[in-house]
Amino acid sequence: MDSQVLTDKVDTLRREAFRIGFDGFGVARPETAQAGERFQQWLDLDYDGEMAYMGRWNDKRRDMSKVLPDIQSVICLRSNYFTAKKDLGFLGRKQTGDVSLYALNEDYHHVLTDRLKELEEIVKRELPDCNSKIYVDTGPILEKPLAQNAGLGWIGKHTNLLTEGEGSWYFLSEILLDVALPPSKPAVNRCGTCRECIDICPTRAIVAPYVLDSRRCISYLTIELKGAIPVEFRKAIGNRVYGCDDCQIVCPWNSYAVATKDNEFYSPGETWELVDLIRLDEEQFRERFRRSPIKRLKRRGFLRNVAVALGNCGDPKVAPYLIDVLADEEPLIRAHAVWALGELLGQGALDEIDKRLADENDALVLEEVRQLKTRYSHAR
Ligand code: B12
Ligand code: SF4
Repeated sequence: MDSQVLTDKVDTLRREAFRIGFDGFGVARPETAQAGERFQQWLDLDYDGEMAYMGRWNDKRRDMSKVLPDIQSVICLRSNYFTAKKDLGFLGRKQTGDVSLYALNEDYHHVLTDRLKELEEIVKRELPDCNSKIYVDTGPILEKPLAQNAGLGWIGKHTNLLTEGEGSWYFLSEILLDVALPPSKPAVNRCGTCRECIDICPTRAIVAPYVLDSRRCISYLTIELKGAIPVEFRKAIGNRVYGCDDCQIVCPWNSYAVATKDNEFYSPGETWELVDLIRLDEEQFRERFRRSPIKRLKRRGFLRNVAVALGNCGDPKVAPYLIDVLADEEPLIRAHAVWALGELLGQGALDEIDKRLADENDALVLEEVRQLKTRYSHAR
């Protein structure tokens, strides 16, 4: 096809993408060599923590023809999930859990996969015989550098993609193609001398501009990490029970964000009282988070986070809820409840813990008890 025809095809696909519900569209060449180098350095520094899947597909991230043979273009798409103005006021509402803006309603993987499939059908109609692949988040590709090259925004110092006029509250997704479409103009970085995101991070996870150590990031600690949360970060987590938005909240460019029209991402008005969340049984958890990304965390991971948040709420009156949790069948939850009780009751927690956990034999829980006792130099 000649270049004018391809340019017209891109215009058609852009129009269709907006009709389907995407709010940003661009085309990138599948070149990720420089980003791939940085990615390798990031892995070498162990900044991926326990996300084993990051290293497993390393070769694909660096060479996209291993994902789609003879790949020529990547259609990059943006989907705004900005539903409500958010400030750091949530930190003062200590009895209420904070959930990242992106996770307040439908799981975006489902919502966007349906839209991508619809757009992919149109791509196949416009470009017969082409081969394609769709991705949203879970694929072995470097979504942010690709989107930057497609002109959708620049990678900020907090490492998220952001855009003048829209900020950073949006998801990325892609259609990979073996047809050479005319590429868009890459976005220009406008962070300048600002470093608000670096300075606000409660756990100092942005270890240098544009470099995030996942092992310190509250998003990783509360979503990706499957086991115990390292003690050194528990206080800093505060009342964040799923992900963290702080680096985006303080970004000056997010003051220009415009609310999304996507109903799927609006909160159905749920309350996030910690004392309610800590009492969710398996069935209630499954029912409440049936369509939410929180489901992926499973009850054990979510209640682990809620226990930490209760430990940080500063009100000893919530202790009975944590004492009840010492009888939970999940050791990860019991272990974090031990820590939380120590935070709320100090040495006073020990008698109750001794009584309730007299028959405890799980190593993780016993280690939490040992640490608490060491802290208060109290012999069993
Ligand atoms: C692994 C992962 C995480 C990890 C690691 C985050 C990270 N920064 O990489 C954790 C669990 C911590 C995480 C957290 C979040 N994530 Co996440 N995550 C991913 C995932 C699956 C891979 C990202 C990746 O490849 N990281 C590897 C490292 C090497 O990449 P990097 O930090 O981006 O580093 C690049 C640049 O910083 C740059 N760089 C490095 N040095 C330098 C120096 C200079 C001078 C320059 C200019 C550039 C530069 O080069 C590096 C390589 O490209 C992507 C989906 C995907 N497939 O891409 C979603 C994704 C990045 N996540 C997303 C979201 C929404 C989040 C959260 C906001 C969720 C939340 N509220 O809790 C937080 C944000 C935390 C943060 N500040 O990054 C969105 C981001 C959308 C956007 N607007 O950018 C994505 C794209 C998912 C999606 N499809 O929408 N995430
Ligand atoms: S807070 Fe400042 S440094 Fe961080 S991403 Fe936004 S503009 Fe860039």
